[in-house]
This record gives sequence, structure tokens and C-alpha cells, in this order.
Amino acid sequence: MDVKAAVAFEAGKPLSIETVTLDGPRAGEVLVELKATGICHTDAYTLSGLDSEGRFPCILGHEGAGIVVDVGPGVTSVRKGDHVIPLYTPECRQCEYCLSRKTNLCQSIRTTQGIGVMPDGQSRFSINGEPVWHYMGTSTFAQYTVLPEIAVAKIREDAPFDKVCYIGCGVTTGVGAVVYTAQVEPGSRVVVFGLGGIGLNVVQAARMVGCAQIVGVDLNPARRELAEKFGMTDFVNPKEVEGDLVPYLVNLTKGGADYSFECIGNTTTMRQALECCHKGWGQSVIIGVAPSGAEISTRPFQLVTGRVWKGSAFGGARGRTDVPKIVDWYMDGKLNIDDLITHTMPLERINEGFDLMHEGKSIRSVVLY
Ligand code: NAD
Ligand code: DAO
Ligand code: ZN
Repeated sequence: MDVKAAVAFEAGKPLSIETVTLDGPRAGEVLVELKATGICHTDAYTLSGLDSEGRFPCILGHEGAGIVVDVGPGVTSVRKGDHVIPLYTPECRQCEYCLSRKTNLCQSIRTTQGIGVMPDGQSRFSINGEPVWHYMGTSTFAQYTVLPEIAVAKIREDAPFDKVCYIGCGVTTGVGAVVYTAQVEPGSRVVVFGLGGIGLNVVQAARMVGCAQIVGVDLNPARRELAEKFGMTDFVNPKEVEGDLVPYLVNLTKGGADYSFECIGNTTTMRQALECCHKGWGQSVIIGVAPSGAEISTRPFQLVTGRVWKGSAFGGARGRTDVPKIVDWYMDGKLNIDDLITHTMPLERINEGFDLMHEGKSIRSVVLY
């Protein structure tokens, strides 16, 4: 079928709106009509050329929501008409990783996903007979996309696509880091580094689980108002702190954070996030993705004395199991997504969404199909 898509032909160039050919779903696959997709920093990172897995030409996008319009042979878990969120972290429930119950990083299609093809080694997208590669197994910057059935989460039909698409990455990454990765207890004191599209979701999850203190750290004073609306109790702008930031935060949290979250992708703030944690038990969760090749450091005694350093991908969420629950939390009013979606646009104006993100003017831009 012919499909309208925003194609990334080469690194560093704007996306180009094209009509591409999409082959139908094969065994174990589904065809999804996208209704909305968010634009995330990871799309921009890959478009910049810095992502070692970036393969051009490709169709970016990994934060979508839509409807199953066709299924291939052998598909059992979804059917035509189901509302779904594509999953860049699939959940096969059969691989060693899924069965371990220790991680959400299902590996069953990892190799092919990482090189932009479907599990049979081929792309379903093409232009004039030449392949256009998939991206993160999702390619949501297209009107239609093909996905393995293990890479879609079935969601309730009353959930609005233009809001719950954000659960496909940003919301789940931030909320899941609190609920699944750190398993933050009520009454905890937390420090959140970076109050953007991920950090604000950490803040609202910290409020949801009943944290006593939620400190937000950001260089941008404009982030304060929204963060307070989402539950932040204290705002710290590092530029306004006299002396070292770490002792300031330890003092503010009366001995150190029970949990801290790094939502920037900066190795300096990763170290600060670990070191502002409470001696004996504080845990720091790295969510931000640092530049390729970057390294983190601290004094080992920070860990000897009980602080724990860990990381979180897609919030530690098992997509097919946990994403529908997060949709419920939104529909029940426990999570606010509406105020984080600051801009919407048709596919033809998708490059404006990238510009707004680079200028720091948006929290989330959503493309509506
Ligand atoms: P964002 O740009 O919207 O937010 C980052 C915030 O950090 C901004 O408000 C900025 O002002 C602030 N900031 C920048 N440098 C700072 C510094 N030195 N000190 C204090 N504040 C600073 O980004 P985002 O969309 O929220 O993404 C955050 C990170 O999470 C990115 O690295 C992204 O790639 C990553 N991410 C990780 C996962 C995962 O599964 N682990 C998923 C999605 C995104
Ligand atoms: O299993 O090796 C693997 C793949 C893990 C992917 C984790 C992705 C999280 C970080 C990238 C940001 C996604 C938008
Ligand atoms: Zn698996």
C-alpha cells in the first residue's frame, strides 16, 4: 500500500514528506494505522547522525498510538480494530530475559530491530523498490506501520490517541523509573535532575506514590512553574547555588535523597545525582542517555558506604503488561499528560516540532494523522 511518511534520508537534514510503499504484515506481525505520535529527543539524536544504530534512509518515530487494521498469519494476542501503542521495548514473554523476571529488556527481536529490519531480516518500507529502514522497531512517523505482535500493547478504546501516544516513551520512562525501577516508597525524599519531558513524569510519579519531598534541579527557570504543578516541592537552579551543589542538596533533603533520578544525559549531573543520595541507602537512577563513548565516575567509597547506582530503560516497564496500566492511571486522573503536550501539528509540519524541541520551547510536540 502507499503510505504518507516523514523520511529521514540522511543525517543532519530535515525530514521529507514522501509517499512510501508499505508491504503488508507477515506471520506474527500486525499493520497499525497511526493516529498520533510524539517527537522525542531520541529521534533527534538519531537524525543528528550521532546514534551508532542510525541507518538511513529510515522512518523515525517511536512514541505512537493507533489502531490495528490487519494481522498476519498466527497472530493471537491482538485483532483488527484493537487500539494499540507500539513498543520499542517488546515483551515476548518467552526469551531468557523475559523469563528471568529481572529485566524488561526483551531480546527476542533485538538484533534485527537494531539494524532497521523486521525479524525476517527485511524492511517492509520502500521507495521506488529501494528499502527504507525501520527505526526502533516502530517507525511511527508514517500513517501506517508494521510491527511484530510482541511489540504492541493493547490499550482501552476510550483513551485519546493524541495524549496516550506519549505513554509510548516519555511518560512510561519517567513514571516507570519511579514505580518499577526504583520502587519508591511513600514518604521518600527524591531529587530529580532535569525537568523536561522525562523529568516532569518522574516528578508526577513521585507525587503519585506519596513522596514527602520532591526536589527539581534545572538550569532553566521557566521549568519551575510546570514542575510545581506536577508536584515538585523545591526548585534548585544550580546557577543560583553558592558553592557545591551536592552538599546543598544533601542539606536540603536533611541528609540526602532516598532516591535521585538523572533525566538529562550529562555525566557531571549523573555524578551529582549519585553523590546527593543518602549515605547507607540512597539510590540513584540514570535515565538520561549520555553522548556515545562518555564515561561516568565517582569515588568508589560512595558505593562502599551504601549508595546504589542503577539505570532504567523504558522505565523498567514490561510493555504489553504495564503500558495498559499506565493508560488506566492517566484515564483515572492519577497522571497528567494533557499539560505536557504543548504543541500539536500535522505530519507535513513535523520539522517544526523538532525546531521547538531544540529551542527548548516545547515539552512534547505531537503529530496528529
Ligand atoms: P529535555 O531536554 O526535555 O529535558 C532536559 C532538561 O534538563 C531541560 O529542562 C534542561 O534545561 C535541563 N538541563 C540540561 N542541562 C542541565 C544541567 N547541567 N543541570 C540541570 N539541568 C539541566 O529532555 P527529555 O526529553 O526530558 O530527556 C531527558 C533524557 O532522557 C535524554 O537524555 C533522553 O535521551 C533520555 N531518555 C531516556 C530514556 C530511557 O529509557 N532511559 C527514554 C527516553 C529518553
Ligand atoms: O536491549 O539492548 C537493548 C535495547 C535497549 C533499548 C533501551 C532504550 C532506552 C534508551 C533510549 C531512549 C529511547 C527513547
Ligand atoms: Zn522476551
